[in-house]
Amino acid sequence: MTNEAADTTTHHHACPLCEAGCGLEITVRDGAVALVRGDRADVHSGGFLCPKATALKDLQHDPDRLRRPLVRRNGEFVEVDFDEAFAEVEARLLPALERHGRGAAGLVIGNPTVHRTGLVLYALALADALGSPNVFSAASLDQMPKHLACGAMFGDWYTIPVPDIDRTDLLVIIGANPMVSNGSMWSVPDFRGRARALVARGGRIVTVDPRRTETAELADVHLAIRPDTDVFLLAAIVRTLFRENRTRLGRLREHLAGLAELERAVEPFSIELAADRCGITAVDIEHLARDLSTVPRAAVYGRLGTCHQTHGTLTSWLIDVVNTLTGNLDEPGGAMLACPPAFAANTDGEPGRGQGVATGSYRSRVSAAPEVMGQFPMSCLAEEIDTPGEGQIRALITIASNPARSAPHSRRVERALSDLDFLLCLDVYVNETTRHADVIIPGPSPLEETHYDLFFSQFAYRNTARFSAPVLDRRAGVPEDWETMVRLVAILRGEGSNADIDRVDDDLLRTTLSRRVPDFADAILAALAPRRGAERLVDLGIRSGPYGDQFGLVPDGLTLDRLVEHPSGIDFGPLEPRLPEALRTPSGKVELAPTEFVDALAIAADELHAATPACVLIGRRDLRSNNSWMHNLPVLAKGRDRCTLLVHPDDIARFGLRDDSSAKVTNPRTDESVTAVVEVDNSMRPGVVSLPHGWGHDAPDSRLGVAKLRPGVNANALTDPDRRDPLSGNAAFGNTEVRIEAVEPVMP
Ligand SMILES: Nc1nc2c(c(=O)[nH]1)N[C@H]1C(S)=C(S)[C@@H](COP(=O)(O)OP(=O)(O)OC[C@H]3O[C@@H](n4cnc5c(=O)[nH]c(N)nc54)[C@H](O)[C@@H]3O)O[C@H]1N2
Ligand SMILES: Nc1nc2c(c(=O)[nH]1)N[C@H]1C(S)=C(S)[C@@H](COP(=O)(O)OP(=O)(O)OC[C@H]3O[C@@H](n4cnc5c(=O)[nH]c(N)nc54)[C@H](O)[C@@H]3O)O[C@H]1N2
Ligand code: SF4
Ligand SMILES: [Mo]
Repeated sequence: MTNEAADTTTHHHACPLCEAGCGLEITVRDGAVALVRGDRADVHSGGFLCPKATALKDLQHDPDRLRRPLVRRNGEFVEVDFDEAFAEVEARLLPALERHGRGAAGLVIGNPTVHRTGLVLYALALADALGSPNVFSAASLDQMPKHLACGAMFGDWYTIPVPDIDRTDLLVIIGANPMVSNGSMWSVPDFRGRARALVARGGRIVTVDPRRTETAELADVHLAIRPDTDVFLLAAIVRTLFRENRTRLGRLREHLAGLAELERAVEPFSIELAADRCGITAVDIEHLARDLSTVPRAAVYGRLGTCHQTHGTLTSWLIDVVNTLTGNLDEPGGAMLACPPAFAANTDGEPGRGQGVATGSYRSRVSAAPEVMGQFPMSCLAEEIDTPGEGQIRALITIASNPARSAPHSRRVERALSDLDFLLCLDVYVNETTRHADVIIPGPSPLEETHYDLFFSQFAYRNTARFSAPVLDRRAGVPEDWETMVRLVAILRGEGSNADIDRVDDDLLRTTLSRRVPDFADAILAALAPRRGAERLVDLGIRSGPYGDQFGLVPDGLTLDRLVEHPSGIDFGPLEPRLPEALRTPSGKVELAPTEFVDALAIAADELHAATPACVLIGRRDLRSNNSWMHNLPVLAKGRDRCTLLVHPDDIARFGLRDDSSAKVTNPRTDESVTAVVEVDNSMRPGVVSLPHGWGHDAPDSRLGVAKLRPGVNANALTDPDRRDPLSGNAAFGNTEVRIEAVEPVMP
C-alpha cells in the first residue's frame, strides 16, 4: 500500500471475478474505490485487465449488495445483525435436521466460491459437518468431464494440462471462446495479446465451434462443427494418427498404458463417418490430424463447449489423448501441467504413483447418479428436493450459487427451492434463488477480503504465486467468509452459534494435520500462529508446497510472510515438464484407455448415424456479463441488449423471423418456452441458435434494481435435466433441441 495523499491509497489485489486472475492496482480515495487499473508489475498478468474489473467499483458501492443478513419473518425479509442471523440458523436448521435426519440436508456450492478464498477453503469442512451425501456444485454444470477424464488419465482430479501458449506453433481450440471468457480451466490473462503474438511469430490457431466466435475471428481455420459431435471428430483424428503411423510418443512412451486398447477402441470412427456426423468435411479432418502430427509444437485445448455434451468425458479424454499421441503432452509448446505453489495433490506424497480417482462409491436417491468427486450432478438437485421419500432434501444451504438461473430446467428448480422447510443462502444479493431463502448471510465484498487463488493456479499458463491483502476495511461486525463458514460448522456440530470460532477452527486444522502428519501436528500449529482462518491455511499450503520452506527444512523457501512482501507476485517461470513425477495413477502410467471410457466409446459409436434435430440451442458468453450475477452493475449493464437469440439468416427465413422481432423458443421434450429478442447473425451454424444463460431477472421480489430494467430471458427454463454426461453427471446444456416460432409472423 502506498500513500499518495493523506486520503488516497493504492493497493495491489488479484481480480476475483474470473479465472484469468489479473493483478489489479486499485486506488482508494476517502474510503471509496476511485480507480481500477491493471498492475503492470504483476508477474501473472503484466497489466492486463478487462471491463469486468472496473465493475469491482460498482460492486463495492452497489446499493443492492447486501451488507447485513436478512431473515424471513411473517413472509417478509427483515434486516438483522450477524449474531441474530446465526442464532436463527441454529434455531431453524437443527430442528429440521432432527426431524428428517442428516440425509435431508443439502449443500449447493456456486461458481464465485472458488474465487473467495475463505469460502472455498472451508467448503469441505462444511460438507463434512453437514453429514449428508447431497452435495452439489457448479462443477457439474461446468468442468466435471475434465476432472474425470484427467483424473482417470493422470490420477488426480486437478491434474489438467493447459496449452503452453507462449511457445506453441499450433493452438487448436475446441468449444471455447477465450477472447470473451479470458480462458477457463486455463488461467491465461490477455489471451488476445498472447494469441496475436502466436500468429505474429508464424503460429496458427484453429477453432472448432458451431459459432464463428470472437476467437474464431483470430484463427486461421474455423471448423463449424455440429453441436455434440466432437467425440466423433476426435476419435477419427486418433484413428488417423494410428492408421497413418503418425503417433510420436517420444520420451513418454514408457510411461503410457493402454495404447493397443485405445487403437482398437477408435476403429469404428472413420474420417468419412465422422465428417458426416460432425458436418465438417473429411478433408478438413484429415488436415487437422496431419497438422497436429507434423508441426513442431501443438496444443489442443477443449473447454465448456466440449464439457456441455452428452459425451463430455469422452471428448475431454480424447483431447488429451491427441495431445499425447502427437508428442505434445508435457512438452514446451504443447499441453503442460502447472506446478502451483499450494494445495495441489500432484505435488504431494510419493511422486509418480498414487491412488488414482474413482466414482460411484454412492449414488443419488432418485436417479441413482454416481457420486463424482463426492458430489451429485446439479441436474439432480430439483428431483432430490421435490421427490418424496426417505432422504428427500428438506433443508438446503447455498454458497454463492443461483441455481434458479444456472441449473437445467430451472423453473422446476425454483419451485423446489420455494418448497423447502429451510433455505440458508450465503449470498450478497436478493436474486432469483435467494428470494426463497429463510436466512441470507452476506459476506464482505471481494475487496474487503484477502485473496489467494488456490484453484486456478493449478491451471495457470505460468507458475507464479500471489497473495492479496484486503483493499478496504470491513464494516464493523461483518465476519470474514471463513468465520461465517466456521460458525456454520459449529452450529452443525451442535456447538452452538456462539461457539468460540478460533477454538473450532483450531480443532478443524488439528484434525486434518493429525490425519496427515500426526507426529508434527502440534509443531505445525505452533509455527502457523498467530495467523487465523483462511490466511493460516494459505500459509500452511504454501510452506508445505513445492516452493515452500517446509517449516524450516528449506530455509530460503516460500512462506506467506515472504509472499506478502511481493504484492505483484513471485514468478517461478514458464511451465516445465512434470511427467512422470506428477502422475498419481495406481499404475504410475498415463492411462490412455480407461476401461469405462473405452466401453462408453463403443456405445457412442452407435450414434455415428444418429439423426440431427432441425434446430438446437447452444449458449454463449459476453465480455460484459458474468454468469447470472453481474447484471446489476451499471458499468456492465449499459450498452446494447446482450440477451438475444442469435439466428443464422437461413434460419431467419426458415422460421419466418425478422431481426429485432421476438421468437418463442420451446423445448418440445419439456414443453417449456421463453420469448426472446431475435438477432440475425451469420456467425451461427445454420440449424443452431444461441441464447446466453444467467438472465431472466424478472422475479417480482428480487432486489436487483439495475438488472430488472433489462431482465433478459432465462435460457435454463429450456434446458433439460435428463441430458447429462453419464460418466461425469455433467449437464449437457449444449445441443438442446428447440422449436422456434415467430411471435409476430412475417407475412409472405
Ligand atoms: N465475460 C465472461 N467471462 C466468463 C464468463 C462469463 O459469463 N462472461 N463465465 C466464466 C465461466 S463460469 C466459465 S466456465 C468460462 C467458460 O469459458 P469458455 O469455455 O471459453 O466459454 P464459452 O464462451 O461458453 O465457450 C464455449 C464455446 O463452445 C461452443 N460450443 C457450444 N456447443 C459446442 C459443441 O457441441 N462443440 C463445440 N466444439 N463447441 C461448442 C460455443 O459456441 C462457445 O463458443 O468463462 C468464464 N469467463
Ligand atoms: N444454459 C447454461 N447454463 C449454465 C452455463 C451455460 O453455459 N449455459 N454455464 C454454467 C457454468 S460454467 C457455471 S460456472 C454456472 C454458474 O452458476 P452458479 O454457480 O449458480 O453461479 P452464478 O450464476 O455466477 O451465481 C453466483 C451467485 O453468487 C452470488 N455471489 C456473488 N459474489 C458473491 C460473494 O462474494 N459472496 C457470496 N456469498 N455470494 C456471492 C451471486 O449473488 C449469485 O447468487 O452456470 C452454469 N449454467
Ligand atoms: S479477465 Fe477476469 S480476472 Fe482479468 S480483469 Fe477481467 S474479470 Fe478480472
Ligand atoms: Mo463455469
